[in-house]
Amino acid sequence: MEVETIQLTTHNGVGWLKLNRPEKLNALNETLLREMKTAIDTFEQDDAVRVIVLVGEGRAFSSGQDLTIESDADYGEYLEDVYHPLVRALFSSRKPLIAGIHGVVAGAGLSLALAADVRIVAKSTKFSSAFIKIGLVADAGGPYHLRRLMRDDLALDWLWSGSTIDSEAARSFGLVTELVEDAMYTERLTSYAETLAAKSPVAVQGMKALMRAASFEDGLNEEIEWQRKCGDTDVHRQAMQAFLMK
Ligand code: LHQ
Repeated sequence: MEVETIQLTTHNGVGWLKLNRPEKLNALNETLLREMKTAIDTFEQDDAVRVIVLVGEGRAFSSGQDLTIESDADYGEYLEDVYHPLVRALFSSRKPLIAGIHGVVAGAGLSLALAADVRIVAKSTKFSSAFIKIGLVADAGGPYHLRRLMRDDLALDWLWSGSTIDSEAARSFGLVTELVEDAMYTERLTSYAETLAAKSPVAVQGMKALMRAASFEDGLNEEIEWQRKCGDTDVHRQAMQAFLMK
């Protein structure tokens, strides 16, 4: 796939999607958002990719929407046409989605990071809710994910303030899966992703699907199917055999 604003690589079962506009702190323009959507679809279809990682090139994950967008644009239409296809693709991805976050993450960049299943975060990262500072609501699915991850009152308080918080505060909010010393960040992110990619893809994807079950009864029904599929994998059979041979 020809790309201009992102970089795509696949290694050891991990599909890396790197936002690549470092001179603008990976501000999200239309090209980048559309390229990301196509890349997620491509990774989703590619059996060599078992885990997807989103990261940013340069000194930030992302500074959010590129603010050189025309200010008289219809933002509603822009969201519907450009952001929502991507946000839906992230949300409905069957594969584990990891956000590797460093530097700064702001606005809609934060929303994309919150759509991931887990967030591995470098200690010096700053989280900026940004939107209110320019008189906008949080968008790109951000409010949905904040509500899923943290207390409503704290989320609103943060969004209303527009403040920038450090990684410890973000962790206390529930937005950080693992906080890593800056010097260890890339190594840890890689080992986290590659370790997950080496596990049974059926069990890994099943676990994610079951965490999304709409109700208790749906969960029970879905686990029947998933455990049946898992029970029929070589990885499971070999592990059982190894246990019994001990
Ligand atoms: C940027 C950006 C940027 C363009 C840094 N755009 N160039 C909104 C509208 C419409 C529809 C959809 O949804 C949205 C939702 C949103 O995302 S709203 C929130 C948008 N983001 C922001 O308001 C954050 C704006 N950026 C900043 O506040 C700062 O750049 C931060 C705090 C992220 C980093 O500050 P510094 O470390 O001091 O870096 P810097 O400001 O010097 O930025 C470096 C360069 O990147 C600079 O360009 P230049 O050519 O002067 O070197 C900035 O202009 C550019 N840049 N963010 N969002």
